[in-house]
Amino acid sequence: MVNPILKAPDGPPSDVERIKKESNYLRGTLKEVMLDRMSAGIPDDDNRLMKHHGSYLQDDRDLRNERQKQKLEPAYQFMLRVRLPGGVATPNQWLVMDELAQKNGNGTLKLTTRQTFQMHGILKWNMKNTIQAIHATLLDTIAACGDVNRNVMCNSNPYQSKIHSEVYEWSKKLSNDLLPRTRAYHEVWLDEEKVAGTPELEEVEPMYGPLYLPRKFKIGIAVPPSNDIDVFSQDLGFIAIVEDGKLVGFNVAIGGGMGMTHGDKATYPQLAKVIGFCTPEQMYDVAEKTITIQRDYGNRSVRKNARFKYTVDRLGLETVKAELENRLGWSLDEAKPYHFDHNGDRYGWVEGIEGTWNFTLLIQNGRVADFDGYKLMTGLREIAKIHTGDFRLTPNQNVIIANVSSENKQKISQLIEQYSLTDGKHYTALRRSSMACVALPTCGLAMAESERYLPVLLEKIEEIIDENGLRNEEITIRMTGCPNGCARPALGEIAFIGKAVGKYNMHLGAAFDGSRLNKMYRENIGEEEILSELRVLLARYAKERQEGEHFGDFVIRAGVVKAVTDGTNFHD
Ligand code: SRM
Ligand code: SF4
Repeated sequence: MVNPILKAPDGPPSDVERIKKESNYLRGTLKEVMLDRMSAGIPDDDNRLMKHHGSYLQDDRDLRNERQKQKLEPAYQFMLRVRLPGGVATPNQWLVMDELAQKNGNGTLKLTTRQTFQMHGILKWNMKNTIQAIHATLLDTIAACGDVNRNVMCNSNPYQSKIHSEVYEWSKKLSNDLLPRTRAYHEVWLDEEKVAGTPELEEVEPMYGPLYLPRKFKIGIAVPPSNDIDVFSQDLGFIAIVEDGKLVGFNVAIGGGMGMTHGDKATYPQLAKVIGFCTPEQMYDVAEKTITIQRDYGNRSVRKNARFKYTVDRLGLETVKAELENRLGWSLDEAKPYHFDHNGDRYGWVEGIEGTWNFTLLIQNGRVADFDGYKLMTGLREIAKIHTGDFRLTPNQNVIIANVSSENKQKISQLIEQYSLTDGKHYTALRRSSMACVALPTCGLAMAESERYLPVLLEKIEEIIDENGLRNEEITIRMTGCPNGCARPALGEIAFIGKAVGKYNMHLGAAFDGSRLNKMYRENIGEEEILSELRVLLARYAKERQEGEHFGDFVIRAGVVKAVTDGTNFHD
Protein backbone atom coordinates (compact mmCIF):
# COMPACT_ATOMS: atom_id res chain seq x y z
CA MET A 1 0.00 0.00 0.00
CA VAL A 2 2.74 2.47 0.94
CA ASN A 3 4.11 4.16 -2.18
CA PRO A 4 7.92 3.64 -2.11
CA ILE A 5 8.49 6.91 -3.98
CA LEU A 6 6.77 9.01 -1.33
CA LYS A 7 8.41 9.35 2.04
CA ALA A 8 7.53 10.54 5.51
CA PRO A 9 10.11 12.96 6.92
CA ASP A 10 13.14 11.36 8.58
CA GLY A 11 13.93 11.90 12.21
CA PRO A 12 13.41 10.17 15.49
CA PRO A 13 9.76 9.65 16.45
CA SER A 14 8.35 12.26 18.84
CA ASP A 15 7.66 11.24 22.41
CA VAL A 16 3.93 11.01 21.71
CA GLU A 17 4.68 8.30 19.14
CA ARG A 18 6.43 6.29 21.86
CA ILE A 19 3.51 6.80 24.23
CA LYS A 20 0.98 5.61 21.64
CA LYS A 21 3.19 2.64 20.73
CA GLU A 22 3.53 1.50 24.33
CA SER A 23 -0.10 2.22 25.15
CA ASN A 24 -1.67 -1.04 24.00
CA TYR A 25 -4.15 0.76 21.79
CA LEU A 26 -4.75 3.80 23.99
CA ARG A 27 -5.10 1.95 27.30
CA GLY A 28 -1.84 2.89 29.00
CA THR A 29 -2.34 2.78 32.73
CA LEU A 30 -5.45 4.98 32.60
CA LYS A 31 -7.68 2.49 34.35
CA GLU A 32 -5.34 2.28 37.32
CA VAL A 33 -4.33 5.94 37.59
CA MET A 34 -7.93 7.12 37.56
CA LEU A 35 -8.43 5.11 40.76
CA ASP A 36 -5.39 6.59 42.48
CA ARG A 37 -6.60 9.04 45.14
CA MET A 38 -3.13 10.32 46.10
CA SER A 39 -3.20 13.00 43.41
CA ALA A 40 -5.97 14.80 41.57
CA GLY A 41 -3.80 14.64 38.46
CA ILE A 42 -2.50 11.85 36.25
CA PRO A 43 0.98 11.19 34.79
CA ASP A 44 1.94 12.94 31.53
CA ASP A 45 1.97 9.78 29.43
CA ASP A 46 -1.56 8.91 30.46
CA ASN A 47 -2.67 12.49 29.89
CA ARG A 48 -1.48 12.19 26.28
CA LEU A 49 -3.62 9.09 25.89
CA MET A 50 -6.51 10.69 27.73
CA LYS A 51 -6.99 13.06 24.78
CA HIS A 52 -8.06 10.16 22.60
CA HIS A 53 -10.80 9.56 25.17
CA GLY A 54 -12.00 13.17 24.78
CA SER A 55 -10.41 14.75 27.82
CA TYR A 56 -7.42 16.81 29.00
CA LEU A 57 -6.02 17.25 32.44
CA GLN A 58 -5.94 21.00 33.16
CA ASP A 59 -5.44 23.19 36.17
CA ASP A 60 -7.14 26.42 37.11
CA ARG A 61 -4.55 29.01 36.05
CA ASP A 62 -6.20 31.73 38.11
CA LEU A 63 -5.18 29.71 41.19
CA ARG A 64 -1.79 28.52 39.98
CA ASN A 65 0.47 31.07 41.74
CA GLU A 66 -1.43 31.01 44.98
CA ARG A 67 -1.32 27.22 45.18
CA GLN A 68 2.37 27.22 44.30
CA LYS A 69 3.00 29.64 47.18
CA GLN A 70 1.10 27.33 49.49
CA LYS A 71 3.13 24.39 48.16
CA LEU A 72 -0.03 22.66 46.99
CA GLU A 73 -0.29 20.70 43.77
CA PRO A 74 -2.03 22.66 40.98
CA ALA A 75 -5.85 22.77 41.13
CA TYR A 76 -6.13 19.79 38.78
CA GLN A 77 -9.37 19.26 36.93
CA PHE A 78 -10.42 17.68 33.66
CA MET A 79 -11.98 19.14 30.56
CA LEU A 80 -14.33 16.75 28.81
CA ARG A 81 -15.39 17.13 25.17
CA VAL A 82 -18.35 15.29 23.69
CA ARG A 83 -18.39 13.78 20.20
CA LEU A 84 -21.40 15.34 18.56
CA PRO A 85 -21.26 15.08 14.76
CA GLY A 86 -22.87 18.08 13.09
CA GLY A 87 -23.62 19.53 16.53
CA VAL A 88 -27.08 17.96 16.84
CA ALA A 89 -28.35 17.10 20.34
CA THR A 90 -31.77 16.05 21.57
CA PRO A 91 -33.49 18.04 24.36
CA ASN A 92 -32.82 15.15 26.71
CA GLN A 93 -29.14 15.17 25.82
CA TRP A 94 -29.09 18.93 26.46
CA LEU A 95 -30.63 18.35 29.89
CA VAL A 96 -28.08 15.67 30.74
CA MET A 97 -25.18 17.96 29.71
CA ASP A 98 -26.68 20.73 31.78
CA GLU A 99 -27.07 18.49 34.81
CA LEU A 100 -23.56 17.06 34.53
CA ALA A 101 -22.07 20.53 34.21
CA GLN A 102 -23.89 21.57 37.38
CA LYS A 103 -23.16 18.42 39.32
CA ASN A 104 -19.63 17.51 38.23
CA GLY A 105 -18.32 20.47 36.23
CA ASN A 106 -17.87 24.17 36.90
CA GLY A 107 -21.58 24.89 36.41
CA THR A 108 -21.21 26.08 32.82
CA LEU A 109 -21.19 24.51 29.36
CA LYS A 110 -18.92 25.61 26.56
CA LEU A 111 -20.28 25.28 23.03
CA THR A 112 -17.20 24.88 20.90
CA THR A 113 -16.10 26.11 17.49
CA ARG A 114 -16.51 22.53 16.26
CA GLN A 115 -20.12 22.28 17.33
CA THR A 116 -19.92 20.33 20.52
CA PHE A 117 -20.19 20.55 24.32
CA GLN A 118 -17.23 20.93 26.59
CA MET A 119 -17.37 20.71 30.34
CA HIS A 120 -14.62 22.18 32.47
CA GLY A 121 -13.62 21.61 36.07
CA ILE A 122 -14.40 17.91 36.42
CA LEU A 123 -12.50 16.28 39.26
CA LYS A 124 -10.74 13.00 38.67
CA TRP A 125 -13.12 11.09 40.94
CA ASN A 126 -16.11 12.26 38.91
CA MET A 127 -14.76 11.47 35.47
CA LYS A 128 -15.99 7.92 35.22
CA ASN A 129 -19.54 8.61 36.33
CA THR A 130 -19.69 11.66 34.04
CA ILE A 131 -18.61 9.62 31.01
CA GLN A 132 -21.04 6.87 31.96
CA ALA A 133 -23.89 9.37 32.16
CA ILE A 134 -22.94 10.72 28.74
CA HIS A 135 -22.90 7.16 27.41
CA ALA A 136 -26.34 6.51 28.89
CA THR A 137 -27.71 9.40 26.84
CA LEU A 138 -26.30 7.78 23.68
CA LEU A 139 -23.36 10.12 23.30
CA ASP A 140 -19.66 9.55 23.89
CA THR A 141 -16.37 11.39 24.09
CA ILE A 142 -14.32 8.98 21.97
CA ALA A 143 -11.85 10.67 19.65
CA ALA A 144 -13.11 14.14 20.59
CA CYS A 145 -9.40 14.98 20.99
CA GLY A 146 -6.19 13.08 20.10
CA ASP A 147 -4.33 11.90 17.01
CA VAL A 148 -7.43 10.63 15.23
CA ASN A 149 -10.30 11.97 13.18
CA ARG A 150 -12.19 14.50 15.32
CA ASN A 151 -15.79 15.61 15.60
CA VAL A 152 -17.11 15.88 12.04
CA MET A 153 -18.66 19.29 11.44
CA CYS A 154 -21.56 20.03 9.21
CA ASN A 155 -23.56 23.03 8.16
CA SER A 156 -26.35 23.92 10.54
CA ASN A 157 -28.28 26.21 8.23
CA PRO A 158 -31.96 25.94 9.03
CA TYR A 159 -32.91 27.59 5.73
CA GLN A 160 -32.11 24.34 3.94
CA SER A 161 -33.34 21.73 6.33
CA LYS A 162 -33.94 18.90 3.88
CA ILE A 163 -30.43 19.17 2.56
CA HIS A 164 -29.18 19.72 6.09
CA SER A 165 -30.68 16.51 7.35
CA GLU A 166 -29.15 14.56 4.48
CA VAL A 167 -25.75 16.15 4.93
CA TYR A 168 -26.02 15.62 8.67
CA GLU A 169 -26.55 11.89 8.13
CA TRP A 170 -23.31 11.79 6.12
CA SER A 171 -21.41 13.65 8.83
CA LYS A 172 -22.70 11.18 11.41
CA LYS A 173 -21.69 8.25 9.25
CA LEU A 174 -18.19 9.66 8.74
CA SER A 175 -17.81 10.36 12.44
CA ASN A 176 -18.96 6.86 13.44
CA ASP A 177 -17.17 4.89 10.75
CA LEU A 178 -13.86 6.68 11.28
CA LEU A 179 -13.79 6.01 15.02
CA PRO A 180 -10.87 4.09 16.46
CA ARG A 181 -11.84 0.42 16.95
CA THR A 182 -9.90 -0.18 20.18
CA ARG A 183 -12.08 -1.17 23.16
CA ALA A 184 -9.88 0.95 25.46
CA TYR A 185 -12.62 3.54 26.08
CA HIS A 186 -15.17 0.88 26.96
CA GLU A 187 -12.76 -0.83 29.33
CA VAL A 188 -11.48 2.29 31.10
CA TRP A 189 -14.76 4.15 31.49
CA LEU A 190 -17.62 1.74 30.93
CA ASP A 191 -16.31 -1.26 32.85
CA GLU A 192 -16.25 -3.50 29.83
CA GLU A 193 -14.19 -6.58 30.65
CA LYS A 194 -11.15 -7.19 28.51
CA VAL A 195 -11.65 -10.52 26.71
CA ALA A 196 -8.84 -12.78 27.85
CA GLY A 197 -6.34 -13.63 25.17
CA THR A 198 -7.57 -11.03 22.66
CA PRO A 199 -4.79 -10.90 20.09
CA GLU A 200 -3.34 -7.39 20.06
CA LEU A 201 -2.61 -7.46 16.37
CA GLU A 202 -2.48 -4.71 13.81
CA GLU A 203 -6.05 -5.73 12.86
CA VAL A 204 -7.35 -4.06 16.01
CA GLU A 205 -7.15 -0.77 14.11
CA PRO A 206 -7.47 -1.64 10.42
CA MET A 207 -7.37 1.98 9.32
CA TYR A 208 -5.32 3.76 11.97
CA GLY A 209 -2.82 1.06 12.90
CA PRO A 210 -1.26 0.92 16.38
CA LEU A 211 0.29 4.40 16.18
CA TYR A 212 -2.87 6.19 15.06
CA LEU A 213 -2.24 9.41 13.11
CA PRO A 214 0.77 11.71 13.39
CA ARG A 215 -1.58 14.44 14.60
CA LYS A 216 -5.27 15.38 14.91
CA PHE A 217 -7.37 15.22 11.73
CA LYS A 218 -10.47 17.31 11.05
CA ILE A 219 -13.34 16.91 8.59
CA GLY A 220 -16.22 19.28 7.88
CA ILE A 221 -19.07 19.50 5.40
CA ALA A 222 -20.33 22.86 4.12
CA VAL A 223 -23.57 23.56 2.31
CA PRO A 224 -23.18 26.66 0.12
CA PRO A 225 -23.93 29.52 0.26
CA SER A 226 -23.06 29.16 3.95
CA ASN A 227 -19.47 28.43 4.83
CA ASP A 228 -20.24 28.43 8.55
CA ILE A 229 -17.96 25.44 9.14
CA ASP A 230 -15.02 27.24 7.48
CA VAL A 231 -14.50 24.39 5.05
CA PHE A 232 -11.08 25.70 3.98
CA SER A 233 -9.78 25.35 7.53
CA GLN A 234 -10.38 21.60 7.59
CA ASP A 235 -7.82 18.88 6.91
CA LEU A 236 -10.51 17.44 4.67
CA GLY A 237 -13.47 19.54 3.63
CA PHE A 238 -16.54 18.54 1.66
CA ILE A 239 -18.61 21.17 -0.15
CA ALA A 240 -22.14 19.94 -0.82
CA ILE A 241 -23.26 20.35 -4.40
CA VAL A 242 -27.01 20.72 -4.69
CA GLU A 243 -28.62 20.52 -8.13
CA ASP A 244 -32.36 20.96 -8.64
CA GLY A 245 -32.85 20.75 -4.88
CA LYS A 246 -31.01 17.41 -4.66
CA LEU A 247 -27.67 16.59 -3.09
CA VAL A 248 -25.58 15.20 -5.95
CA GLY A 249 -22.24 15.00 -4.17
CA PHE A 250 -19.37 16.96 -2.74
CA ASN A 251 -16.36 18.90 -3.91
CA VAL A 252 -13.36 17.64 -1.98
CA ALA A 253 -10.87 20.09 -0.44
CA ILE A 254 -7.69 18.98 1.32
CA GLY A 255 -4.94 20.39 3.49
CA GLY A 256 -6.43 23.22 5.57
CA GLY A 257 -5.54 24.16 9.13
CA MET A 258 -5.21 27.16 11.40
CA GLY A 259 -2.44 26.49 13.91
CA MET A 260 1.01 28.06 13.88
CA THR A 261 3.75 29.06 16.31
CA HIS A 262 4.68 32.72 16.74
CA GLY A 263 7.91 33.50 14.89
CA ASP A 264 8.27 30.05 13.29
CA LYS A 265 7.91 30.28 9.52
CA ALA A 266 7.83 26.51 9.15
CA THR A 267 4.36 26.71 10.71
CA TYR A 268 1.44 28.59 9.19
CA PRO A 269 -2.32 28.54 8.73
CA GLN A 270 -3.31 27.10 5.40
CA LEU A 271 -6.39 26.97 3.22
CA ALA A 272 -7.65 23.63 1.97
CA LYS A 273 -7.61 23.35 -1.83
CA VAL A 274 -10.39 21.84 -3.92
CA ILE A 275 -9.13 18.76 -5.82
CA GLY A 276 -12.27 17.28 -7.33
CA PHE A 277 -15.78 15.95 -6.80
CA CYS A 278 -17.19 12.71 -5.41
CA THR A 279 -20.70 11.31 -4.94
CA PRO A 280 -22.13 10.90 -1.43
CA GLU A 281 -21.58 7.13 -1.65
CA GLN A 282 -17.89 7.71 -2.42
CA MET A 283 -17.38 10.11 0.46
CA TYR A 284 -16.38 7.58 3.11
CA ASP A 285 -13.81 6.02 0.82
CA VAL A 286 -12.32 9.43 0.07
CA ALA A 287 -12.08 10.21 3.78
CA GLU A 288 -10.59 6.86 4.72
CA LYS A 289 -7.98 6.89 1.97
CA THR A 290 -7.03 10.51 2.68
CA ILE A 291 -6.53 9.62 6.32
CA THR A 292 -4.30 6.69 5.41
CA ILE A 293 -2.13 8.99 3.28
CA GLN A 294 -1.62 11.21 6.31
CA ARG A 295 -1.04 8.11 8.45
CA ASP A 296 1.73 6.95 6.12
CA TYR A 297 3.42 10.21 5.14
CA GLY A 298 2.70 12.65 7.96
CA ASN A 299 5.57 13.91 10.10
CA ARG A 300 5.89 11.67 13.17
CA SER A 301 9.08 13.35 14.30
CA VAL A 302 8.19 17.04 14.72
CA ARG A 303 4.65 17.44 16.03
CA LYS A 304 4.30 21.07 15.10
CA ASN A 305 4.85 20.10 11.46
CA ALA A 306 2.71 17.00 11.64
CA ARG A 307 -0.68 18.22 10.43
CA PHE A 308 -1.94 17.03 7.05
CA LYS A 309 -1.58 20.56 5.60
CA TYR A 310 2.21 20.21 5.87
CA THR A 311 2.09 16.73 4.33
CA VAL A 312 0.15 18.14 1.38
CA ASP A 313 2.48 21.12 0.98
CA ARG A 314 5.60 18.95 1.29
CA LEU A 315 4.49 16.25 -1.18
CA GLY A 316 2.58 18.63 -3.48
CA LEU A 317 -1.16 18.86 -4.07
CA GLU A 318 -1.06 16.96 -7.37
CA THR A 319 1.03 14.15 -5.88
CA VAL A 320 -1.36 13.75 -2.96
CA LYS A 321 -4.32 13.77 -5.32
CA ALA A 322 -2.66 11.10 -7.49
CA GLU A 323 -1.88 9.01 -4.42
CA LEU A 324 -5.48 9.35 -3.25
CA GLU A 325 -6.81 8.23 -6.62
CA ASN A 326 -4.33 5.38 -6.64
CA ARG A 327 -5.59 4.21 -3.25
CA LEU A 328 -9.21 4.70 -4.30
CA GLY A 329 -8.76 2.83 -7.54
CA TRP A 330 -10.83 5.49 -9.33
CA SER A 331 -10.50 9.19 -10.16
CA LEU A 332 -12.33 12.11 -8.66
CA ASP A 333 -14.57 13.98 -11.05
CA GLU A 334 -13.89 17.57 -11.89
CA ALA A 335 -14.94 19.96 -9.12
CA LYS A 336 -18.33 21.58 -9.66
CA PRO A 337 -19.08 25.31 -9.35
CA TYR A 338 -20.18 26.57 -5.94
CA HIS A 339 -20.54 29.90 -4.23
CA PHE A 340 -20.14 30.87 -0.59
CA ASP A 341 -21.33 34.21 0.68
CA HIS A 342 -20.61 34.14 4.43
CA ASN A 343 -19.21 32.07 7.27
CA GLY A 344 -21.29 33.47 10.13
CA ASP A 345 -24.67 32.51 11.60
CA ARG A 346 -28.12 33.90 10.81
CA TYR A 347 -29.99 34.79 14.01
CA GLY A 348 -33.56 34.76 15.23
CA TRP A 349 -36.65 32.88 14.03
CA VAL A 350 -36.54 31.31 10.59
CA GLU A 351 -39.19 29.09 9.08
CA GLY A 352 -37.94 25.59 8.30
CA ILE A 353 -39.60 22.79 6.38
CA GLU A 354 -43.06 21.31 6.92
CA GLY A 355 -44.24 24.13 9.12
CA THR A 356 -41.40 23.90 11.63
CA TRP A 357 -39.37 26.80 12.99
CA ASN A 358 -35.79 27.41 14.04
CA PHE A 359 -34.49 30.02 16.45
CA THR A 360 -30.78 30.86 16.40
CA LEU A 361 -29.71 32.17 19.76
CA LEU A 362 -26.55 34.19 20.28
CA ILE A 363 -24.30 32.54 22.86
CA GLN A 364 -21.38 34.89 23.36
CA ASN A 365 -18.21 32.90 22.83
CA GLY A 366 -20.20 29.71 23.35
CA ARG A 367 -20.41 30.01 27.14
CA VAL A 368 -23.72 28.77 28.50
CA ALA A 369 -24.00 29.95 32.10
CA ASP A 370 -26.25 31.91 34.40
CA PHE A 371 -24.77 35.39 34.43
CA ASP A 372 -25.77 38.26 36.71
CA GLY A 373 -29.05 39.49 35.27
CA TYR A 374 -29.02 36.98 32.41
CA LYS A 375 -30.17 33.45 33.24
CA LEU A 376 -29.11 31.91 29.95
CA MET A 377 -28.46 28.41 31.25
CA THR A 378 -31.73 28.25 33.19
CA GLY A 379 -33.66 29.60 30.20
CA LEU A 380 -32.20 26.98 27.88
CA ARG A 381 -32.92 24.26 30.46
CA GLU A 382 -36.57 25.33 30.64
CA ILE A 383 -36.75 25.28 26.84
CA ALA A 384 -35.16 21.82 26.71
CA LYS A 385 -37.84 20.54 29.09
CA ILE A 386 -40.63 21.31 26.63
CA HIS A 387 -38.82 21.25 23.28
CA THR A 388 -39.74 18.42 20.92
CA GLY A 389 -37.24 19.18 18.13
CA ASP A 390 -33.49 19.32 18.59
CA PHE A 391 -30.63 21.65 19.42
CA ARG A 392 -28.05 22.38 16.75
CA LEU A 393 -24.74 23.73 17.96
CA THR A 394 -23.28 26.00 15.32
CA PRO A 395 -19.65 26.35 14.22
CA ASN A 396 -19.78 29.94 15.50
CA GLN A 397 -20.44 28.78 19.07
CA ASN A 398 -24.18 29.56 18.96
CA VAL A 399 -27.19 27.31 19.28
CA ILE A 400 -30.24 26.79 17.10
CA ILE A 401 -33.41 25.69 18.86
CA ALA A 402 -34.40 23.70 15.84
CA ASN A 403 -37.42 21.96 14.39
CA VAL A 404 -39.85 23.71 16.68
CA SER A 405 -43.38 22.66 15.85
CA SER A 406 -45.81 25.52 15.18
CA GLU A 407 -47.79 24.43 18.29
CA ASN A 408 -44.67 24.75 20.43
CA LYS A 409 -43.40 27.98 18.88
CA GLN A 410 -45.46 30.20 21.12
CA LYS A 411 -44.40 28.44 24.31
CA ILE A 412 -40.76 28.61 23.31
CA SER A 413 -41.11 32.27 22.32
CA GLN A 414 -42.56 32.94 25.76
CA LEU A 415 -39.58 31.33 27.44
CA ILE A 416 -37.21 33.25 25.17
CA GLU A 417 -38.95 36.42 26.29
CA GLN A 418 -39.20 35.44 29.95
CA TYR A 419 -35.45 34.81 30.17
CA SER A 420 -34.60 37.66 27.74
CA LEU A 421 -32.66 35.17 25.63
CA THR A 422 -31.15 37.08 22.81
CA ASP A 423 -30.92 36.57 19.09
CA GLY A 424 -28.32 39.32 19.30
CA LYS A 425 -30.31 41.76 17.20
CA HIS A 426 -29.93 44.54 19.74
CA TYR A 427 -26.16 44.12 19.57
CA THR A 428 -23.96 45.37 16.80
CA ALA A 429 -23.56 43.07 13.82
CA LEU A 430 -19.87 43.06 14.76
CA ARG A 431 -20.63 41.35 18.08
CA ARG A 432 -22.94 38.92 16.34
CA SER A 433 -20.01 38.03 14.08
CA SER A 434 -17.52 37.53 16.89
CA MET A 435 -15.88 34.42 18.23
CA ALA A 436 -13.30 33.79 20.93
CA CYS A 437 -11.58 30.63 22.11
CA VAL A 438 -11.60 29.50 25.74
CA ALA A 439 -8.07 30.57 26.74
CA LEU A 440 -7.67 31.52 30.44
CA PRO A 441 -8.20 30.19 33.02
CA THR A 442 -8.52 26.59 31.80
CA CYS A 443 -6.42 26.38 28.63
CA GLY A 444 -2.86 25.41 29.48
CA LEU A 445 -1.56 26.94 26.23
CA ALA A 446 -3.11 30.40 26.54
CA MET A 447 -0.68 33.33 26.40
CA ALA A 448 -3.42 35.94 26.76
CA GLU A 449 -7.10 36.23 27.67
CA SER A 450 -9.68 35.59 24.98
CA GLU A 451 -13.21 34.47 25.98
CA ARG A 452 -13.18 36.71 29.05
CA TYR A 453 -11.68 39.69 27.26
CA LEU A 454 -13.28 39.88 23.81
CA PRO A 455 -16.68 41.08 25.14
CA VAL A 456 -14.93 43.86 27.07
CA LEU A 457 -12.92 44.94 24.04
CA LEU A 458 -16.01 44.74 21.84
CA GLU A 459 -17.82 47.23 24.02
CA LYS A 460 -15.08 49.75 23.27
CA ILE A 461 -14.93 48.92 19.57
CA GLU A 462 -18.71 49.25 19.40
CA GLU A 463 -18.40 52.92 20.36
CA ILE A 464 -16.24 53.43 17.26
CA ILE A 465 -18.66 51.35 15.21
CA ASP A 466 -21.55 53.57 16.32
CA GLU A 467 -19.62 56.79 15.71
CA ASN A 468 -19.18 55.65 12.13
CA GLY A 469 -22.70 54.36 11.50
CA LEU A 470 -21.51 50.77 11.11
CA ARG A 471 -23.91 49.17 13.60
CA ASN A 472 -25.46 46.83 11.06
CA GLU A 473 -22.26 46.03 9.21
CA GLU A 474 -21.31 42.38 9.60
CA ILE A 475 -17.57 42.20 10.13
CA THR A 476 -16.12 38.92 11.38
CA ILE A 477 -13.93 39.47 14.42
CA ARG A 478 -12.12 36.65 16.16
CA MET A 479 -9.77 36.34 19.10
CA THR A 480 -7.57 33.57 20.43
CA GLY A 481 -5.29 33.44 23.44
CA CYS A 482 -2.45 31.92 21.39
CA PRO A 483 -1.59 31.10 17.78
CA ASN A 484 -3.07 27.58 17.86
CA GLY A 485 -6.12 29.09 16.22
CA CYS A 486 -9.05 27.48 18.06
CA ALA A 487 -11.48 30.25 17.01
CA ARG A 488 -10.10 30.07 13.45
CA PRO A 489 -8.65 33.59 13.77
CA ALA A 490 -6.73 33.48 10.48
CA LEU A 491 -10.16 33.61 8.85
CA GLY A 492 -11.42 36.68 10.72
CA GLU A 493 -11.71 39.95 8.84
CA ILE A 494 -10.31 41.40 12.07
CA ALA A 495 -8.43 39.07 14.40
CA PHE A 496 -6.39 39.21 17.57
CA ILE A 497 -3.97 36.44 18.34
CA GLY A 498 -2.61 36.37 21.88
CA LYS A 499 1.09 36.93 22.39
CA ALA A 500 1.44 37.76 26.08
CA VAL A 501 -0.83 38.98 28.86
CA GLY A 502 -2.72 41.94 27.38
CA LYS A 503 -0.84 41.78 24.06
CA TYR A 504 -2.08 40.57 20.71
CA ASN A 505 -0.99 40.40 17.10
CA MET A 506 -3.64 42.20 15.08
CA HIS A 507 -4.58 40.61 11.77
CA LEU A 508 -6.72 42.03 8.98
CA GLY A 509 -8.08 41.12 5.59
CA ALA A 510 -9.66 37.65 5.62
CA ALA A 511 -12.59 37.17 3.27
CA PHE A 512 -16.14 37.37 4.65
CA ASP A 513 -16.91 34.01 3.06
CA GLY A 514 -13.91 32.27 4.64
CA SER A 515 -11.98 31.87 1.38
CA ARG A 516 -8.93 34.06 2.15
CA LEU A 517 -6.59 34.19 5.13
CA ASN A 518 -5.84 37.44 6.91
CA LYS A 519 -2.43 39.04 7.37
CA MET A 520 -0.61 40.41 10.39
CA TYR A 521 -1.09 44.17 10.54
CA ARG A 522 0.41 45.07 13.95
CA GLU A 523 2.49 42.94 16.28
CA ASN A 524 2.23 42.63 20.03
CA ILE A 525 -0.11 45.55 20.73
CA GLY A 526 -2.35 46.30 23.69
CA GLU A 527 -5.85 47.71 23.98
CA GLU A 528 -5.00 51.36 23.50
CA GLU A 529 -3.21 50.75 20.23
CA ILE A 530 -5.87 48.31 19.03
CA LEU A 531 -8.52 50.98 19.54
CA SER A 532 -6.55 53.76 17.92
CA GLU A 533 -5.83 51.59 14.87
CA LEU A 534 -9.48 50.60 14.56
CA ARG A 535 -10.61 54.20 15.01
CA VAL A 536 -8.73 55.14 11.84
CA LEU A 537 -9.54 52.01 9.85
CA LEU A 538 -13.25 51.87 10.63
CA ALA A 539 -13.68 55.58 9.86
CA ARG A 540 -11.96 55.06 6.52
CA TYR A 541 -14.11 52.01 5.83
CA ALA A 542 -17.30 53.97 6.57
CA LYS A 543 -16.27 56.73 4.14
CA GLU A 544 -14.34 54.98 1.41
CA ARG A 545 -15.99 51.57 1.02
CA GLN A 546 -17.65 50.62 -2.21
CA GLU A 547 -21.23 49.37 -2.41
CA GLY A 548 -21.50 46.01 -0.61
CA GLU A 549 -17.76 45.88 0.06
CA HIS A 550 -16.81 43.84 3.13
CA PHE A 551 -14.24 45.16 5.58
CA GLY A 552 -11.78 42.35 4.79
CA ASP A 553 -11.85 43.22 1.10
CA PHE A 554 -11.69 46.94 1.80
CA VAL A 555 -8.45 46.78 3.80
CA ILE A 556 -6.83 44.97 0.90
CA ARG A 557 -8.14 47.33 -1.79
CA ALA A 558 -7.09 50.30 0.33
CA GLY A 559 -3.58 48.86 0.64
CA VAL A 560 -3.73 48.48 4.42
CA VAL A 561 -2.56 44.86 4.17
CA LYS A 562 -1.57 42.56 1.32
CA ALA A 563 -3.89 39.71 0.34
CA VAL A 564 -2.78 36.26 1.48
CA THR A 565 -4.18 33.53 -0.68
CA ASP A 566 -1.98 30.69 0.43
CA GLY A 567 -0.64 29.94 3.91
CA THR A 568 2.88 29.36 2.64
CA ASN A 569 3.00 33.16 2.06
CA PHE A 570 1.37 33.95 5.39
CA HIS A 571 4.53 35.30 7.01
CA ASP A 572 5.84 37.26 3.96
FE1 SRM B 1 -8.25 23.84 19.87
C1 SRM B 1 -5.57 22.75 21.57
C2 SRM B 1 -9.86 24.40 22.74
C3 SRM B 1 -11.09 24.21 18.13
C4 SRM B 1 -6.43 24.23 17.00
N1 SRM B 1 -7.80 23.56 21.81
C5 SRM B 1 -6.63 23.06 22.31
C6 SRM B 1 -6.71 22.79 23.80
C7 SRM B 1 -7.18 21.40 24.00
C8 SRM B 1 -5.48 23.14 24.62
C9 SRM B 1 -4.47 22.06 24.88
O1 SRM B 1 -4.02 21.37 23.93
O2 SRM B 1 -4.08 21.93 26.04
C10 SRM B 1 -7.83 23.81 24.15
C11 SRM B 1 -8.65 23.50 25.40
C12 SRM B 1 -9.06 24.77 26.08
C13 SRM B 1 -10.08 24.59 27.12
O3 SRM B 1 -9.78 24.91 28.29
O4 SRM B 1 -11.19 24.19 26.82
C14 SRM B 1 -8.55 23.92 22.84
N2 SRM B 1 -10.13 24.12 20.36
C15 SRM B 1 -10.60 24.42 21.59
C16 SRM B 1 -12.05 24.83 21.56
C17 SRM B 1 -12.84 24.39 22.78
C18 SRM B 1 -12.12 26.35 21.37
C19 SRM B 1 -13.47 26.99 21.58
O5 SRM B 1 -13.47 27.99 22.29
O6 SRM B 1 -14.47 26.53 21.05
C20 SRM B 1 -12.47 24.17 20.24
C21 SRM B 1 -12.97 22.76 20.43
C22 SRM B 1 -13.34 22.15 19.14
C23 SRM B 1 -13.99 20.81 19.24
O7 SRM B 1 -15.14 20.76 19.65
O8 SRM B 1 -13.36 19.82 18.85
C24 SRM B 1 -11.14 24.14 19.49
N3 SRM B 1 -8.67 24.06 17.91
C25 SRM B 1 -9.91 24.32 17.41
C26 SRM B 1 -9.82 24.76 16.06
C27 SRM B 1 -10.98 25.20 15.17
C28 SRM B 1 -11.51 24.09 14.33
O9 SRM B 1 -11.08 22.94 14.47
O10 SRM B 1 -12.38 24.35 13.52
C29 SRM B 1 -8.47 24.78 15.74
C30 SRM B 1 -7.87 25.28 14.41
C31 SRM B 1 -8.07 24.37 13.28
C32 SRM B 1 -6.93 23.41 13.19
O11 SRM B 1 -6.94 22.42 13.92
O12 SRM B 1 -6.01 23.67 12.43
C33 SRM B 1 -7.76 24.32 16.90
N4 SRM B 1 -6.30 23.48 19.35
C34 SRM B 1 -5.73 23.77 18.15
C35 SRM B 1 -4.31 23.53 18.22
C36 SRM B 1 -3.29 23.74 17.08
C37 SRM B 1 -3.17 22.56 16.22
C38 SRM B 1 -2.08 22.71 15.21
O13 SRM B 1 -2.29 22.39 14.06
O14 SRM B 1 -0.97 23.12 15.57
C39 SRM B 1 -4.05 23.10 19.54
C40 SRM B 1 -2.69 22.74 20.15
C41 SRM B 1 -2.27 21.36 19.82
O15 SRM B 1 -2.98 20.56 19.24
O16 SRM B 1 -1.11 21.06 20.17
C42 SRM B 1 -5.30 23.10 20.22
FE1 SF4 C 1 -6.05 27.65 24.16
FE2 SF4 C 1 -4.71 28.76 22.20
FE3 SF4 C 1 -6.77 27.19 21.67
FE4 SF4 C 1 -7.22 29.54 22.70
S1 SF4 C 1 -6.27 29.16 20.70
S2 SF4 C 1 -8.14 27.61 23.41
S3 SF4 C 1 -5.48 29.82 24.01
S4 SF4 C 1 -4.90 26.54 22.59
